[in-house]
Amino acid sequence: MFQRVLVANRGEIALRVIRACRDLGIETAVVYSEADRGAPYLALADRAICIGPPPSADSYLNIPRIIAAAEIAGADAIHPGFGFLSENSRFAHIVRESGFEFIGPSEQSMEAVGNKDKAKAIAKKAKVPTVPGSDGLLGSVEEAIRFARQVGFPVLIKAAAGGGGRGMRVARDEGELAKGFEDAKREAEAAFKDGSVFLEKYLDQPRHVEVQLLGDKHGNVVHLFERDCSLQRRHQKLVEESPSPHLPDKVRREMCDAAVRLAKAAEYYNAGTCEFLLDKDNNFYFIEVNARIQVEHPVTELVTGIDLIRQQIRVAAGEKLGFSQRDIVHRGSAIECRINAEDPAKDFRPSAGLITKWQVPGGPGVRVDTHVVPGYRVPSNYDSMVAKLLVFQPTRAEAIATMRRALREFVVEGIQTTIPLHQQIFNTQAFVEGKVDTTFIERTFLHPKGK
Ligand code: MV4
Repeated sequence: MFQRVLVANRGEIALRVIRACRDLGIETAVVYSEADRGAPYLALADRAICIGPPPSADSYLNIPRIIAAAEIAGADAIHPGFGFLSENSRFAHIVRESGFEFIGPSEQSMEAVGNKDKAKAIAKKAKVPTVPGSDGLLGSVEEAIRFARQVGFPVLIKAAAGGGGRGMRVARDEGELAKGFEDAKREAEAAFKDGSVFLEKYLDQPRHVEVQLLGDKHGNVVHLFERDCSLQRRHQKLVEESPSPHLPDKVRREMCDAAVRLAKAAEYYNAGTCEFLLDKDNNFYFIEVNARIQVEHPVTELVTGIDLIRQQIRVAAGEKLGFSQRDIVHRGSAIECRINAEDPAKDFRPSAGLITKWQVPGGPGVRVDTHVVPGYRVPSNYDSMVAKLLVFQPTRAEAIATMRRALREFVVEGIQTTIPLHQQIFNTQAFVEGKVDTTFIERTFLHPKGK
């Protein structure tokens, strides 16, 4: 097992990794930027190392500085958390070439699944359903039009190197397709230095359901069931839950088995997620793999009882998974609300600054993952998430009641947060009935019909 881990991230996930290491008896060194100097969570690591000024490019995204910190700390492994360098296969490669273990997948599988077009090809080989489309990159507008005629409009142009909805264009007819093709290519070239695009049939109001995977370096892969992440705004998730409401058992089984087949075909190890879109008839289609631990991983920890960060560290150290698929039992209902320092009344404008009052909910069935304490100053340089509020109860109805109670207990002053929006969501009948899809937030709160 590792003796010392370098935590190459900040905030809530840095603290989550520090805690997992402490539980395992592993020492930690955590990096920080000047914007995070003096942050209380840093004191919970054995050591904190400043790696540069506030801009991410000069600190949390700066590979040489992070490698230098690992050397200074005498670490034997690096945990990248999520965001920042977590899905950068070149970083994983450099970490390993520098003599440290990267707590994540192999750089080969990161590269394979990091490209959506390649990931889709692996999915097809593993007999995992994919959205009908071009089955490869588009060479020209003419080719795009040919595929669009085959699958029928509307279609979606996607960037092969894309993520989080960037480089995507919907086209409802040939005119829109010609323009969308060029726009998507240009946007992808600018954002990812890779203008490759492919085409898919556009699914109407899909649900977003993802399967948590865990693999070791000995070829064992298990799934830890699904999370429904349909409640999003502009590709930022707001609420995640497990199980996915109204998902038939047969579909769940097939989707989870498909995710495991895909991971095995990609020789995937460590934690990962297989994302699917679900249409109204519960047909599922693979869309992409997230080759990292995700923000919403605690939802899965609550319903399975498995500590995913601890498992990441163990398999990275070469241990075999200590359980098989049939040992993993899904129990109860877990829901997560992302509490962001944003003002929902002002188009979700970031609301950085001093938190003057901070009272966190507790009691039965409540878990709060946060690095924030009263008097904490939210820096304006990074992601706006300040806490993850989770509930766990035997049934979804009880989980919703506990979430309403917890949201009521949560007091934050000095900054604006997404708490009031969550209170509205949990009082909306369609949500309570589990009638969720990826257009719910926009339809319900942002462009309500008749307004
Ligand atoms: C789609 C889609 C409809 N049809 N693909 C958005 C980001 C990326 N993860 C995939 N995305 C979508 N792909 C086809 N063929 C709709 C979306 C989509 C979406 C997906 C998941 C969660 C929220 C979303 C919001 C808008 C669009």
